[in-house]
Amino acid sequence: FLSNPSELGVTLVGFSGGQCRPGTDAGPAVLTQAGLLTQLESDLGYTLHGDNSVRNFDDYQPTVTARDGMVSNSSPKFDDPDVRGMKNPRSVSAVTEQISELVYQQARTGRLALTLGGDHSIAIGTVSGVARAIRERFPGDPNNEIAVIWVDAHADINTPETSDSGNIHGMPVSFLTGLTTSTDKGVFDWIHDSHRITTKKLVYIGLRDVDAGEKKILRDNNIKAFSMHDIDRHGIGKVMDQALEYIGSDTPIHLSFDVDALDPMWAPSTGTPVRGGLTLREGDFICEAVAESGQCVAVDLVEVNPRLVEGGVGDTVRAGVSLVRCALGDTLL
Ligand code: NNH
Ligand code: MN
Ligand code: MN
Ligand code: MN
Repeated sequence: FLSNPSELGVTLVGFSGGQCRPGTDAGPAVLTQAGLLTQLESDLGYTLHGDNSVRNFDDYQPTVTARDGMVSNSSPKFDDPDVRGMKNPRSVSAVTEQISELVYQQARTGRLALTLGGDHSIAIGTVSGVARAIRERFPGDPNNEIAVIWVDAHADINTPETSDSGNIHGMPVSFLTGLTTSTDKGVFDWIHDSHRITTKKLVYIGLRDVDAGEKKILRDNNIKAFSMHDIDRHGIGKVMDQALEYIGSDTPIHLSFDVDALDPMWAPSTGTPVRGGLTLREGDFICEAVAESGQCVAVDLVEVNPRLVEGGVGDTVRAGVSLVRCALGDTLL
């Protein structure tokens, strides 16, 4: 599905406005400082494209209601009152619209699109950009709708109405699947059908903290999900076989990996750690299996927050570097 399998379109998204804890905006910086991008070039042989400096999207002004004055959200530079209970709705909308375009520009040339976040709200941008690019590259092909493998402790499929927190990083999948639509000006009204994905090709892995409203959405829409329980029962090898078989070998895959899918033992520096998660090897295995499928067109790694842990971000960064290397085809032998 890639015309240039060794060409990587990189987007570094420093952004924290999809949730309330400052620090995820520094995720891409700590990952790149650890040498991730140079390793992808020198060890894995990729040619890197895109603006390889981290863009601070927390400073990105929404066009709609930019005004002076402080408000109590994580983007205090402008006034961005709640809409349908969503926090920072205009800034998250404006940032994800921009990311969607940047990632689209990478993916449309047939490059593998790698995005380092940033909180998980940025996937509204990455997945929509890739979905649009793949539709455009394979017009009329029944398999031009991408599959998404969402690896996460959380389902991130709240609608604004089911969300308890109002944090948009808990909602990206509902926007991407069209379960949530919006016609409010400047609040995700940029999302059109060409950006959307089907719930039929969505697969979750690693779930263990799913809100009641989300469980109902997963059930009502018959969405494929492998929880930690399924991984305990069948092992990660069988789960990946089933996940890839469900998607089918003729469909391009976007892997969106929230580092909080890993157990906090391996990735403590993240905003909402949940115990009982994946080991680092299980996380790496998921990435290896996706890479091995030959179907991978895009990879996100999100929710690394260097500000949160006393002992430092080292463990989480090492885990993040390992996951991305595996997803991009690194092998043990
Ligand atoms: N489900 C909760 C919410 O919607 C938590 C989401 N937090 C995440 N998601 N870290 O990956 O607010
Ligand atoms: Mn997430
Ligand atoms: Mn999560
Ligand atoms: Mn909750």
